[in-house]
Amino acid sequence: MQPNKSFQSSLIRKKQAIRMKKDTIGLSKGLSQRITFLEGQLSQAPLPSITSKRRQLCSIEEAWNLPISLEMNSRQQQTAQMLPRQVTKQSPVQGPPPPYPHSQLSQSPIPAKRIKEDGTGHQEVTQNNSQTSAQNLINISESLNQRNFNAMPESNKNSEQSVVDTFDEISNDIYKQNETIKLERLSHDALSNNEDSRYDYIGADSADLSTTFKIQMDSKQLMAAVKLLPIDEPPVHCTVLQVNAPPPSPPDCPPQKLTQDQLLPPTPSVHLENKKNAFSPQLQEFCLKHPIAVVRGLAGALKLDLGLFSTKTLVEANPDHSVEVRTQVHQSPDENWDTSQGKRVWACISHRSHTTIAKYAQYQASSFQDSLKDESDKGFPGSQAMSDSDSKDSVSNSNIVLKRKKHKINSKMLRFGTNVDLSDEKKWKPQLTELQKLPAFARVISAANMLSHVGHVILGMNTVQLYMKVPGSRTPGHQENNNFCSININIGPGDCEWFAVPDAYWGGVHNLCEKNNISYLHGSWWPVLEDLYKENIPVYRFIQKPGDLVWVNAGCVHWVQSIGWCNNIAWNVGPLTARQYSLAIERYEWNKVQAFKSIVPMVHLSWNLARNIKVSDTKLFELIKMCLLQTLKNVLHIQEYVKSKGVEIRFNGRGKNEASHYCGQCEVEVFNVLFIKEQEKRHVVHCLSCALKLSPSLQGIVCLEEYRLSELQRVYDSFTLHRTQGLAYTQ
Ligand SMILES: O=C(O)CCC(=O)C(=O)O
Ligand SMILES: [Fe+2]
Ligand SMILES: [Zn+2]
Repeated sequence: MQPNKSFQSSLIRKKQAIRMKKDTIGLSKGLSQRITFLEGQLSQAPLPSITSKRRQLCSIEEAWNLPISLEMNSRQQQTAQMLPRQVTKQSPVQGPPPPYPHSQLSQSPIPAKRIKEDGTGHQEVTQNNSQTSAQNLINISESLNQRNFNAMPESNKNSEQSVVDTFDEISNDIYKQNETIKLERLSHDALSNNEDSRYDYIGADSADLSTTFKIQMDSKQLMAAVKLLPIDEPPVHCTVLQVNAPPPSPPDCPPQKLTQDQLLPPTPSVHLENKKNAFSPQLQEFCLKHPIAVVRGLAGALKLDLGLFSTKTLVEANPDHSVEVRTQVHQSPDENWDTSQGKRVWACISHRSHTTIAKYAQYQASSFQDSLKDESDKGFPGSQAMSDSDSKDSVSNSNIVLKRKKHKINSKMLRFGTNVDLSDEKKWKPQLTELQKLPAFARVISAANMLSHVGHVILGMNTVQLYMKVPGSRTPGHQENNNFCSININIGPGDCEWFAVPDAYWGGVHNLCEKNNISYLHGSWWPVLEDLYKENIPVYRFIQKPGDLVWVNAGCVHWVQSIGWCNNIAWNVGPLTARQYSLAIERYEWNKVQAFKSIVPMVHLSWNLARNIKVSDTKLFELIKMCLLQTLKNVLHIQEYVKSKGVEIRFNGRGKNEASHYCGQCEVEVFNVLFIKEQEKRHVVHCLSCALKLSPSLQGIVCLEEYRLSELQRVYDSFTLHRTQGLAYTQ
């Protein structure tokens, strides 16, 4: 357990707190059983086969507007029945968010980290969303038709074509360059018959060798090139960024000096009049091109029944459902004081406990009544309704500290009900069904949402979370897990106030946290606005009224407080854009540097994306292909190394919708080659690096393989840039 687990950590971990019940294992029960079985009988055991047929895929543009198939999530079934399919097109606009300079995709370093887990276990995720399957893709493809393309504005067709042209030029250039590289000595034909050839190059400059890895290689060339890599040292460092990319680091803020007005930019907002507005492609484009946007009147335009998320309805539906509570000092609206020091600070202290929806409802209601009676100076309003506090403080001894402070300065305390998990489709059916009225880009589940391709639940990210608030409830500053986008709807009746900094400035916010001795990722902080302005960091500030949707774009730093009594619902989405993918991958790498767990298993996700979608955006294609290249290279290299140690690799396969695996030691995602060690009667997944620390010879470690090499090769080779002329796809 981390003694000083912060609110932010828990907030983002939220999602995990419940889903990672399992302990430190990282292995599902099913997998443990299979390992036991394998250990005893492997030699005779028939191996499961994962043969899959080639499938017909739809393009991203098509996918945007389609519900995910039935296999993917049963909820989607209802969507498909209820909603007409919209003919829209993904916005190609992903440029700099005006008016601030925005680092270009390829240059923008960084993401930040993510929470360290409480030392408790590893993913054991309820797998409601099923992994996409060949059949569901066929469903999607079958539901497409040429009318989609015909309905597209001429300008869109043209821009699509220009992307293809550009790729032609680029790829020709790359192939020309390849001719000058040392590919001759790596050619498959030259090497595949010569097992010993690897040794010819062991002494070669590894930087030279690494330049030979290009996304234009096919899997055979890749395998041949891997055989040239040295295996005297274990291949423990794998990046999914560019070959030889340096580890990411927080970026400098854009240098352009901002005026007073630019430091307080107007928030991009749009008012929806009707359903047609809500489903227009322009709305999605608008959201995608700004760091943050508020979509006003969304609930009204779509006739969403927000009453389904009112405290009254929630209590009637599931009174005993768990609510995490954060006890916080009530602060004046935009300030954060350490009253004991008499100054404004960044640290945002809170004490964590748990209660139920019914009890929080009682507190929320009595807090409201208290305010009517103007009894606001009584300390903990309604606190008698909130009894079952636990001892998991966000800051060591914060409970005591808070009590002492309260006594000394008579601070008012409040309780914020956070991270209420609404993932259970049986418990929350009417609520989840209602959200299917949203346009595809904002839906919890959609074929065009990367998080729907993870294939398993990530609580609070690809499922809905609820927040229950009294005035002053604060969600401290953060970026979303792996820089995914976030959707938040205020249910009301009160308002919320939002603060946000464009993602290009996150390095500046990071540095200010460090300056204030608070960890950007682990810590819990509420920025002092003057400090931001002094550093030339702009801040959006706006009110979210009931029925307003807030779109938080990838990487946008934000913090939120309630002004009145209200509930909010929120989840994450991942638009299939190069910008989203790039920011997610960069954060994934930064998380590794910071030894932070990436809640989104980006490698597992990337292989699923390659299986499930056709990509026509050159940049996105190259980024995903690079991830496949780097991970396939790493898998092959690890396998060569393991075999050289005389360790057998056993094929284990994967259970349907099995969650991705994380190292039980260092929490890095472990893809395809799992090193299993029995620890305290549990089978714990390790990465190669941690396995070697436990056992340098790998003795006592079982090495399991999740996918056949032929399957990975097939996926890698079939993942090509999709040319969209006429959206011609075969049935
Ligand atoms: O409503 C809240 O307080 C949580 C806001 C937030 O961080 C989000 O929706 O991403
Ligand atoms: Fe957030
Ligand atoms: Zn590890």
